[in-house]
Formats: sequence, structure tokens, C-alpha cells
Amino acid sequence: ALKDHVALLNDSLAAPTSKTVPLWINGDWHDGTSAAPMPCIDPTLGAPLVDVATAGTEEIAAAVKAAEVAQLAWWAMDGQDRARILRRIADGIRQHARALGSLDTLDAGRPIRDTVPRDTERAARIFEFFAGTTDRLRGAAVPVQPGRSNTIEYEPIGLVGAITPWNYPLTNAAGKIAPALATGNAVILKPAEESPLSALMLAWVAHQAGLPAGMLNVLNGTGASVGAELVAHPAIGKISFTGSTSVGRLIGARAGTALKSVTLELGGKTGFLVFADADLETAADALVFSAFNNAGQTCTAGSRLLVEASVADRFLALVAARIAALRIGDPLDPDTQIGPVISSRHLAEILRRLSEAEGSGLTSLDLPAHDLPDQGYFLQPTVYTGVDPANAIAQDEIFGPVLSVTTFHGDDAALAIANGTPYGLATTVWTTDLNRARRFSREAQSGIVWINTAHSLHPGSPYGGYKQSGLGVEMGQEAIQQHMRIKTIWIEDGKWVS
Ligand code: TXE
Repeated sequence: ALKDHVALLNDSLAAPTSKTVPLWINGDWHDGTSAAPMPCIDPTLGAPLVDVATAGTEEIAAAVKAAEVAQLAWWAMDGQDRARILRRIADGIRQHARALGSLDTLDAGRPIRDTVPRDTERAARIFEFFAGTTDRLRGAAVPVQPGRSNTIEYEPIGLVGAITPWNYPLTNAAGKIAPALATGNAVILKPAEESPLSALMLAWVAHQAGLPAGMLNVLNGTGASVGAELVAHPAIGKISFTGSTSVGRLIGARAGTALKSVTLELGGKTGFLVFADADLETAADALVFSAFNNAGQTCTAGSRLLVEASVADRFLALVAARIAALRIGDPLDPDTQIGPVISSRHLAEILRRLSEAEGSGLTSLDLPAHDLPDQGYFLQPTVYTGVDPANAIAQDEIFGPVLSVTTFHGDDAALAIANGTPYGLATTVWTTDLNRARRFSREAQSGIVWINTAHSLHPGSPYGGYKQSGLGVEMGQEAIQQHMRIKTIWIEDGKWVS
């Protein structure tokens, strides 16, 4: 099966002659001769999958030049023509869903039941949502002094540098490309080193759909080289980044120095609050999905369970039964719910966190061991109970199949614990008390609040974090403004008066 999928990749890349997967620049494959290729590792086998060309200074310059030329023509087009192309890209994603999704399963280890069609459909709908905005962009007129007119026009920033992580490669790329294109910008995308493949195919799909050459370029390489060069490049007016808080802070600082705008989508430590009056069965289903789906590698993962003391034992029994029933294994198997974590480095880091937690005296819930594959970066789910909210396991983003459990008495205590981390991406609350739901949605210090649901997403709904979880939002109408510049135009009707 693995061979079939690699063949699929080669087909989709129009069978490059060399074994190295090329770059995508100016509407074509490019070998990337000015920097050495890097290996792409299959986390399921812990073995090399393919070599990927990386961009050096020459390829970055070529992509910037192509993007600058293409962007002018793109913005000069009728918005309805841009919309039509974005809709065709959505159609192309659906047409190539199996190949696109399989690539994320191969290099990121994300289970195929999650990539096709869940991710591919979401990516298509992101393009459709933003297609619906591109012929509706509008300016405004300001009533200034008589005899003068003042209008506000929105213009594209020009070139957007998109830097994505490995946890949701396709949907993260779509979420950065679609709003940038819809607002008339060209994109240079640098995917994560671990998961470079689906973005290349997406660029090819977009080109087949009629996106002009140069409008979307995919440059693989490391964050420290290609990523940092995009952030520093004077021709790139905006950086849209998803990744760790530490790198986000660095990018924010550098972009600040260069005075370019940024959207930063960073880490999180979602509190998952369960009150005694909640539907415990449904809450347990949602928690196990929220904490363990994608092996816990989700910025909004419900990795901190805060449960009302009176129902804690009952709720944990429901959770334990669901964890025991999880199917962990080969992500290409359609029955698999949880695949490997992304890399040997990340696996080692999670294991270090687990031994630190045990060293700090934490006890873990007794769960039956899953039968894990011998190779690859697989982990047993771990649940720590009786966790002090100040413990590192309840404060830091672990990004693995690890859940911390803290019990609480009363709403005030629950709210204080929920808000008591440096992060502020999402808060999840399970209760049937309307007043409590209202209070928690008001007082949660997070960009997203989910009441009696978890991980609800829609391309029309803005997505972004408070505090150390980021800056700005992606998705929704709000993402439009973040990709445009404001120009005010004054016209004097008669004689100029100072
Ligand atoms: O992230 P990095 P990593 C968190 C999660 C995870 C941790 C580390 O806790 O365990 O971050 O993951 C590029 N200039 N999240 O190391 O390094 C890099 O090449 C420009 C949460 O993978 O932030 C990649 O494309 N770019 C997060 C991207 O940044 C740079 C998802 C992310 O890599 C760069 C991923 C630099 N100096 C990790 N250094 C979420 N919000 O969901 C790196 N990059």
C-alpha cells in the first residue's frame, strides 16, 4: 500500500525525472540547485520517504520576482474572474482529494480517515469561502469638509510569506493561501520540514485550475534558512505564520523591526471544563477526540481536563473506556484513529516530558496498553490525575497524546484555573446551565470558546488566540482586512484652502 501511495505522489508531481521532489516556482517544477535536498521521513515507519529539494538564495529570488510580476496582473483582473479561479481550485482539491490527503498521511502520519475527505473538504471549503469575498471587496466614502471628497480604498499588501507547521499541512496551507489570493496578494509558502508534500501538490492543483504562474510558489527548506529569509525579505509585506510560540515571538520581533504585518497562530493549552450538570457521555466522547485526535498534536487540543469534583470519578471511568477503545496504528489503515507523532525528535521530547511529570510525583490513570507497531513514532495515551494546575504538564503545550486532569469545586475556581496559563487559544465548557455558559464565554481569556462542543470550525468563523497564543485571526471576513492595506484618497473640488 505504501508503494501505491508513493507512486501516487510521483504521478501527482508529473513524474519528476530525478528522485528528488522539486520546488514549485512560477508555475513549474524547479530542481532547486542552490541548496542541498533534505530527507522527508515517514513517521509511521521511522524511515526516509523521499528527498525534497530545498530553496537557496537563488530560488527565493526567483520566486519573489515571479510573484511580484504575477501579483500586479492578478490585482488588475476583475474580482469575479479571481473568484472563479478560486472556486476551480476548490473543485481541483476535491478531484485530487485522495492523493492530496494521502500525502499528509504519508509524511505527517495523520490518519487517512481524517485527511480524506475531512481535511480535503475543509481545504476546498476554505477556498470557496474566500472565493465568495473577492468580488465583494469594497472601500468607503468619508464625509469630510464641504468641497472635498475622501475615499478609503483597500489594496493588497503585495506578497505574503506563509510559514506552516506539520500538524495539519493541507488545511493550514489552504487557510493562508486562500485569503491572500482573494485579496489580490501573491503567496510564497514555506511548509514545515517534516511535511513538505501536500503543499506542492496543492500548488500544482491550483495551477491546473487556472491560477496564473507566480501567484503561488512553494519553497521547501528549514525555518532558520528559508523561513527566516522570507521574514527578512523586503519585498514580502506580510508574514502569516502558524507554529510554536517561541518561533512566533521571534518572527513577530523581526517583522516588527522590518515594519511588516504578521498574523501569528501559536500554541495553546485548552482547558476542557466539565460540570456536574453536563451530558457526561457526550462530553467524554468530545474530550477523547479533542485530547487524542492527531496524537494530541493540535493547537486547540483539550489537553487540560478540569472536572467538577462530584463527578470526577464517574467521568474518568467514561474517558478511560473510550481511550481503551481507540485504534492506534498505521495511519493508512482506514480504521486507525491515532497515528504516530511527527518525528523522533518530537517523540523524544514528549517522553522527556512524561518522565519529568513522573519525577514530579504525578500518577497516571491505569489504562490497558494498546498494541503499538514495532517501528515508527507511536505512543500510548497517558492521563495524569490529581494534577496541580501549576504543574508543567498542566501549563506547557506538550503536543502529544497526554491529558492532565484537575478537579475543582465551584465556578470561580474553575474559571481561575481555566485562565491560569500563558496561553489563550480556546476554552471548552460542558454545562447545561445557561447563566454559567454566558459567564464563561464572557470571562474566558481565549480567542475561541466552545460550549457543549469541541473543535467546531468553519471558514467563515475567525480563528485566533489571546495572550501567548497569537496575534490576529485567520478565516472569516476578518482575515480579509488583515491581508490588505488602507489608502485614503482626497480630492479637492474647488480652490485649495489650507
Ligand atoms: O515548531 P516551529 P516545531 C508547537 C508544539 C510543538 C512545538 C515545536 O508545541 O511541539 O511547537 O514544533 C518554521 N523563521 N506547535 O518545532 O519550529 C518551521 O520551519 C521562520 C504548535 O515544528 O515553530 C516550520 O515551517 N520560520 C503549532 C514552522 O516554522 C521558522 C503547530 C513551525 O515550526 C523559524 C506546530 C524561523 N526562525 C507546532 N524557525 C500550532 N499553533 O498548532 C522555524 N520556522
